[in-house]
Amino acid sequence: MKKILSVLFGFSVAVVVVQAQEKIIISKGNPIITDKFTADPAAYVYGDSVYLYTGHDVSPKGDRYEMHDWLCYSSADMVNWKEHKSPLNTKNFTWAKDDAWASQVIERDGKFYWYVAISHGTIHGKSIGVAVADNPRGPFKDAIGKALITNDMTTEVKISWDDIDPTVIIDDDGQAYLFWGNQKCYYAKLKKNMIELDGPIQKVDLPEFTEAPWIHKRKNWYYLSYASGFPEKIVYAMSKNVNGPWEYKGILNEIAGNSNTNHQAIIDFKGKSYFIYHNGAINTHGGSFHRSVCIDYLNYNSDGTIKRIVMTTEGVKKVK
Ligand code: FUB
Repeated sequence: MKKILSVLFGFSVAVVVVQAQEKIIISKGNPIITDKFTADPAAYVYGDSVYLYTGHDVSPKGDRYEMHDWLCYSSADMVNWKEHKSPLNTKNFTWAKDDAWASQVIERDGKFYWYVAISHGTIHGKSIGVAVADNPRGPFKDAIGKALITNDMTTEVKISWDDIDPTVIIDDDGQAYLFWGNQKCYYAKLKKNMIELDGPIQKVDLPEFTEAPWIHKRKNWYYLSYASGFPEKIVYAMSKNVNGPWEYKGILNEIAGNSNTNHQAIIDFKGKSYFIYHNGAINTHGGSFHRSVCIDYLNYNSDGTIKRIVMTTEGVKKVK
């Protein structure tokens, strides 16, 4: 049908069809999305908009992680959101089994790279894959046809889920780094093509590291925030160098309502800083396996440290 319409009326019809796949969401506070359970937010600012990528909890009873695809939303003002057609599914990785766990998207040279945690089909344990697209809404496709990181590449901790929760940064000199982990935080350089490691896997020593690292840079400081303990709080460390040493700075966000996990993303957008996370407080049936993405403000002190996040039900206001 789409093809016939495109032939008859040209490109503009395809645009209408694409738009028809978008759903408009006007957020009324936290959680920002209420028709689906969304988890593990990652956000990326591109052009005039912020793109929000989330996991998608679908466990019928809410008693375990069941996640098969990732979701994509965009907003130009942090209140009015568009839900785009899901641009990535675990089935897009033919070598993988299932489990669309935490992820992050970053752009380089006009291509968008989506790093995901996913269960490997033949190598025991979780792994990290990469998908690529020409625009932030996708569709994304497997960028390498195999995992970038597998459980057998990291032997520091004897669990099968230590290779999860990728976060990525491109430093000012163009060098990209991938951080990830559970119980141990790992990192490695990425080649300019963003789909190969460029050196050995290294470890970051962080107190009480559970999972969910998020790396970001502001002014001359690097920030490594992460989930600590269980149930999880989000804490953070700072450094003047992406390779450390990292100085632990304490709690950033307390245990989130009704959820063991809290998974954060941190961005600057149109002059304000935001802390994007999930809790289990959605009405109804919210919980640790029925999570929902929330957004609150993040504020820095003049010395670069971050003020404690205040989780609210009101959420954030429209920004121009
Ligand atoms: O959503 C599955 C896992 O729960 C994520 O990978 C972790 O960060 C935690 O949020």
